[in-house]
Amino acid sequence: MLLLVAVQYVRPQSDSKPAEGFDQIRENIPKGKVETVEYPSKTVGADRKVMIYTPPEFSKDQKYNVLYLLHGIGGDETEWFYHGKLNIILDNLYADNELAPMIVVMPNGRAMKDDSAGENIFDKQKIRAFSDFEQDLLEDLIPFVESSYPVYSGRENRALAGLSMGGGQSLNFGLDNPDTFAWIGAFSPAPNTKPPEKLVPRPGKVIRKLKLLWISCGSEDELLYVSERTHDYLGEKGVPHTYYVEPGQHNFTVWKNNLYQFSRLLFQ
Ligand code: FER
Repeated sequence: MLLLVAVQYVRPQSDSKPAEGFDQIRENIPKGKVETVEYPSKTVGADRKVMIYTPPEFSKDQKYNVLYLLHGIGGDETEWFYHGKLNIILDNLYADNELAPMIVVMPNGRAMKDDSAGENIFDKQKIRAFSDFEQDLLEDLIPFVESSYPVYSGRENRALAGLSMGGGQSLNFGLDNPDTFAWIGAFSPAPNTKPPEKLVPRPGKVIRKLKLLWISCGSEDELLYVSERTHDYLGEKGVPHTYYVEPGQHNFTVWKNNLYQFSRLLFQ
């Protein structure tokens, strides 16, 4: 007779704190580079800006994993750089030997010609462009990155993560495309996140494929319910994931720590 054993899939780690000075520039360590480049998008019918972080001592003779990292409802391709201190946090982690070699690709997550946040960030067309971005990402951006940078192109070498609207996009697109992304991270995912039954209609299709499914949120965030309902459903369906709730609100104090914690797990 087959004996079913209850498995503890969820690993809450709500007590982890970032190291002192994790988001402060450290002198005398090798630094990565951040550049803005443009890629041709057939989806939008325009060249689109994307920020790309290449790690310290980046070399074309080596191959890298790729993290696609998405912004929130009021942001654009510069948000993780200006507000998230992405390059500082990752430079410091590289100096401490805590990261696998990866480049970080930070696109504009609104797939439309005028992709600025605009005056009304909740404008229907702008919100719609966040979901249209799935096609731009899969058909335009990823092929551009993989033909322009020395990167691995297997599913286990691609991660998709983001904050708030970008967290919703990461869950929606990542779980819809398990053959493309093996690593998924959602930081304070917004209400654009599909309802759980639509997000993971066939749990068996993702259970064995995911290397990491990470959902995190501040305990005081009004959008915590989105993370909670997703976490509850994944738990019921036995989908392995990490659920990380820390004291905090809907802001970069939480998201910088999320990046710090999540990035160390990638491609390991
Ligand atoms: C909403 C509340 C917040 C929503 C989106 C957000 C689409 C996004 C917040 C962010 O990205 O910071 O009702 O609906």
